[in-house]
Amino acid sequence: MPHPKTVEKMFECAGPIEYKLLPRLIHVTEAAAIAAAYQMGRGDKHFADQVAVASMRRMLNKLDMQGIIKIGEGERDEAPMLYIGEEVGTGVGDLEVDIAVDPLEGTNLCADGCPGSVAVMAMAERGGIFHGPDIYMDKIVVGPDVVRYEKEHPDERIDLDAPVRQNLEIVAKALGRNVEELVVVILDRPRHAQKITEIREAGARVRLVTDGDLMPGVATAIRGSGIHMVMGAGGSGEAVLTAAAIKILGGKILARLVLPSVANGKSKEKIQEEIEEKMPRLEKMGITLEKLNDVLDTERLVPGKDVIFSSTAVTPGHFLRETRLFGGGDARVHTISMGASGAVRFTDSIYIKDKQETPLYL
Ligand code: VTB
Ligand code: MG
Ligand code: MG
Repeated sequence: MPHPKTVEKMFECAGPIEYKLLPRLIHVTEAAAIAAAYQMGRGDKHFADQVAVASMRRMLNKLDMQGIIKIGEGERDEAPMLYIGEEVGTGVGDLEVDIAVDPLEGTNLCADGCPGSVAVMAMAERGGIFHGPDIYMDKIVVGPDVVRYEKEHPDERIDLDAPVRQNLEIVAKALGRNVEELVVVILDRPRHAQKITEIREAGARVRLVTDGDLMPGVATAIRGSGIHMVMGAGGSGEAVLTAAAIKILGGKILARLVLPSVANGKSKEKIQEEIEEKMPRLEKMGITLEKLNDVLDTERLVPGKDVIFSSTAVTPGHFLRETRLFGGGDARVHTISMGASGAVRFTDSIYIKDKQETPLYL
């Protein structure tokens, strides 16, 4: 028998961050997406990013919380706003919040007017989001069916170091499919050439994306999205944001920090340069060269309990409609937002000032 008070129960079990900030978080990603949408297709990815960052920051600073950016636009010296460690919010109230942001994920996609760019953000209680550097993470992302399958078959688990074929076979079994019926999303980069070949040789189908492997990661936890797995090395911030959504949706991510120079096969000198440049900062975060190789699972990336996530599409998404601009600043935006209670919302928000000028339509 379904519980007749499902919504009431969920309302009760939402933590203070979900209860107080999730409705606001939707506005934060919506505002950033609208700002970016005005720059869509103009060919200037830096400016598109800049307006999204500024808008997201203004919105965040209106929220009653003591927020800290845990993973964001980069280090303080290179990112003037929403850098790792920046404090945001009014400081009013007792909500201490860790934040992961990517105000415009897929800047190239937005600048080129191509599908896949979003404004995205996650929050959790203090200590609830991985505090890490802005480098790469190699990763595997799968949905809740795989987690259930692993529980039923404890010796068959997704493993970041296992052969690609082995992981694909587990995902296929978990989904009741053949490997040939799987779709794996991976960034189209020379660093993934070997992996792409291995996925294809195992028989699975590959969907290459020029940018933006965050939302495909979320899509692995949504049946009907047509995406079953995400693999490959991308931004560490993007991986943490994926982890926040995937944790709420019951899926799983395995990740490992990797220096871009290593992932992209640069020369020994270049690698050494990057080690010298970045390791002191990483060590301050408790990440030594050996620890760099640790496998980070969903819990390590997002240990928080009161986790919330919101993502608004700028250009058409894998399962979201693009931001549409009407006359005079009016806009319509499509967002997926969710909280640890299990409340997931797809919101189609319409902001119109002059109802006679811009009547509502379905
Ligand atoms: C990754 C990916 C992102 O940038 O961070 C990628 O997760 C960075 O990789 O979705 P490169 O340095 O090879 O471009 C995105 O594609 C866009 O932020
Ligand atoms: Mg960004
Ligand atoms: Mg990004």
